[in-house]
Amino acid sequence: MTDQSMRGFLSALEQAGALHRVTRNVDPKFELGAVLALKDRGPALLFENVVGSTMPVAGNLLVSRDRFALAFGVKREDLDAHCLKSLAQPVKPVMVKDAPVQAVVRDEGLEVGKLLPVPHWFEREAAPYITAGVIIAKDPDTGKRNVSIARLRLEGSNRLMAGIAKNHHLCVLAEKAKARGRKLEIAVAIGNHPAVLLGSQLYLGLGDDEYDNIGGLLGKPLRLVRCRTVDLEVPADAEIVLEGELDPDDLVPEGSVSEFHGFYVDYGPGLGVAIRCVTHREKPVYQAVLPGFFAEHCLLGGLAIGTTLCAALQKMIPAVRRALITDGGMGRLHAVITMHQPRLGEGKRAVMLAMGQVNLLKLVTVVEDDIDPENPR
Ligand SMILES: Cc1cc2nc3c(=O)[nH]c(=O)nc-3n(C[C@H](O)[C@H](O)[C@H](O)COP(=O)(O)O)c2cc1C
Ligand SMILES: [Mn+2]
Repeated sequence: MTDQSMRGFLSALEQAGALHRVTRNVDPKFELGAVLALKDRGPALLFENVVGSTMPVAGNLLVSRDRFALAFGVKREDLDAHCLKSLAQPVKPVMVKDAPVQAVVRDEGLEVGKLLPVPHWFEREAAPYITAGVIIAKDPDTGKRNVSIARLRLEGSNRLMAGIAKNHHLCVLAEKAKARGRKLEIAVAIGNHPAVLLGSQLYLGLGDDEYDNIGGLLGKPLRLVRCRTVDLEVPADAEIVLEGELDPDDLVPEGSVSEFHGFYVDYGPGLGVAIRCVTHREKPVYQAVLPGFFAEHCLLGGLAIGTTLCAALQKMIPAVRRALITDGGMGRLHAVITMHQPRLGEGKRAVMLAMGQVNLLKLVTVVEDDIDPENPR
């Protein structure tokens, strides 16, 4: 197990020979994304010289199940069980006072695009997107916390646009704020330990605090610190935090955006965000997840969906052993469920339950547990 920081994980990757440092100049406009795409499933990449910025960019960190196993200090074959344990045995976070992520505080003349080397990914996208920003918000009705990722597009100066799917908790919180005629305070943590990224992807109930399951993944409490300008708590060991508010009445047209299936989608307008304060570590490292049909984007979702799906199925059908969301199904659409000596009809029940549990699923295959679900052949 590495510590709770992304840089700790980068060191572990380097020791394992799984990190490559790119020293030549790389342009965050199209070039950086192109290199990540060409080297998809290769070593993690640390771009040390990004054109127009002094901040390095890390990418392709979590492109395989081995990388997650390394991050959690478990054997690859124990990864699924470890992830399931994070649901069964959540661990509450702890508050700390001195946080590396607040070493530097900036709250004047903020220009997010000047501060951070945000890549412009694809030519039909209008502007650069922050893709590994873990967004923290609280339910305006209950005060319960939510932790999830949504794309954030640079809109100039301190403004961003958030693209949030209608069924996601963060969208529900934004709608609750709108009903009260209020804005929604948010914090965006960038440069996170794999546990934070994976935990943000778990399919939980509204009101369930993803930080508890992140603690479950870490096997210890996640260290949190209070934000400077909003009533929220963020991972103390993150690289960068943006604090601000999301305005549910500020509709910003989006246009094309690349999705996990590798196509452009136009979802209509997103929501405007104003950033009021940026805090970061000394010498912060920016994290970017290449969005689209690429290993990291697919696996982050796929591993989390498989975990929640397996837990839900096992409650109903004890014969279920594993639920794997496949690469071919883009980490979203196809599941393989393995079962040990299922009773008559239980295979069909597993399919129906899986379809009901995960709205994205389109194809479910059920096999006996002497079949390796990770082997497509
Ligand atoms: C790299 C990456 C990018 C993502 N981008 C978005 C996005 O732009 N919009 C969105 O609604 N969800 C996005 N997601 C998926 C959500 O973070 C995920 O479904 C999460 O579980 C939603 O949590 P919530 O319901 O608690 O808000 C992304 C996931 C990953 C791994
Ligand atoms: Mn949630």
